[in-house]
Amino acid sequence: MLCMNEGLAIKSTGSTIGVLRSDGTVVDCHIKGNLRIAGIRSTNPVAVGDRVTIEQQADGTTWITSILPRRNYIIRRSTNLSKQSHILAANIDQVALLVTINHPVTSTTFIDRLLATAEAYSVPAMLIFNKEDLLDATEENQLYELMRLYRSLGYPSFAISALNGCVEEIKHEFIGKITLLSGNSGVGKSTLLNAIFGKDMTRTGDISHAHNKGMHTTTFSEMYPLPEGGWVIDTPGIKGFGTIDMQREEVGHYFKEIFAVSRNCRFSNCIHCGENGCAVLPEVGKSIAYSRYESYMSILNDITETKYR
Ligand SMILES: Nc1nc2c(ncn2[C@@H]2O[C@H](COP(=O)(O)OP(=O)(O)OP(=O)(O)O)[C@@H](O)[C@H]2O)c(=O)[nH]1
Ligand SMILES: [Mg+2]
Ligand SMILES: [Zn+2]
Repeated sequence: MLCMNEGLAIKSTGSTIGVLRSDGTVVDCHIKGNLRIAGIRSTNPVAVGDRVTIEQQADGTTWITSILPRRNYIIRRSTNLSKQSHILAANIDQVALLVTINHPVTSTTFIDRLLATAEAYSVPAMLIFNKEDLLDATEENQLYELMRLYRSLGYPSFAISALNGCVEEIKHEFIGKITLLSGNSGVGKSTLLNAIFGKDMTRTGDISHAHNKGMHTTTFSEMYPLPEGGWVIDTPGIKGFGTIDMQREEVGHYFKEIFAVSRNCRFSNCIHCGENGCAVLPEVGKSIAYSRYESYMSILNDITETKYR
């Protein structure tokens, strides 16, 4: 339960935060300049899903004075190598990553970086492959291969066409939980949200056919309460997903299948890049998919590069 001066951050526009109070009203709040969470350098100190304390000033404005301890959060580097970070949401039960094989193309590196981050913060993740209606036969095969891969790793994976509104299965997954919807711009996050609620909760936009990319239609994060219980958080599409605060030796822990095999590496600090007695490398292309190892290497490379910048 929320106390009188507590609230839930449900909408983040950047400059102000919409805070839901215990009486059910939403008030636009400003953020104190010095509001910082120890150890986190982010462009948005308050994220959607945060529980906050608020204070009304004599001039009628309301300010967020503190952020209550977070159960978890999902954070990324704004671009792969930037030093700025961005918190996608806090206090969530699961992340639903919406991806498309085409229109636009979601890269497996992007998928795996987000999944690794979810592992690092112990947030369960699922994959929703959208726009199945647009796939040709080759793309359909790609879809099934990826679904097989991620299911074998324990990530629930679904194929849908959000546009046709048949999203009952997904809705079922969302009821009673706080779900962060994330993915590249134009994959259909807002379309899926509208389909789940059965009405237009938020704006959707076309993708640029010249560039085969979304046009960043959603510009703020907002959480929407499901009538059946739970919340869905729609977020602006993101381009890159840079990981944060991972040590080189740690990255392998967040790739389940790499971690499983790495117990047999000769050296406990092995980073699986050609060391003697490495058990991981011989498994690449066998129990470890090439694409997963590639994603793993891309994170390692980022860590090395940011370290020497
Ligand atoms: N053919 C087809 N088009 C879809 C489907 N889902 C969404 N779209 C279209 O894809 C475009 C982008 O959808 P949005 O829901 O705005 O995408 P978004 O992920 O919210 O994009 P951002 O807000 O920019 O991050 C729109 O033109 C949608 O109509 C689908 O299942 N099939
Ligand atoms: Mg959107
Ligand atoms: Zn190794």
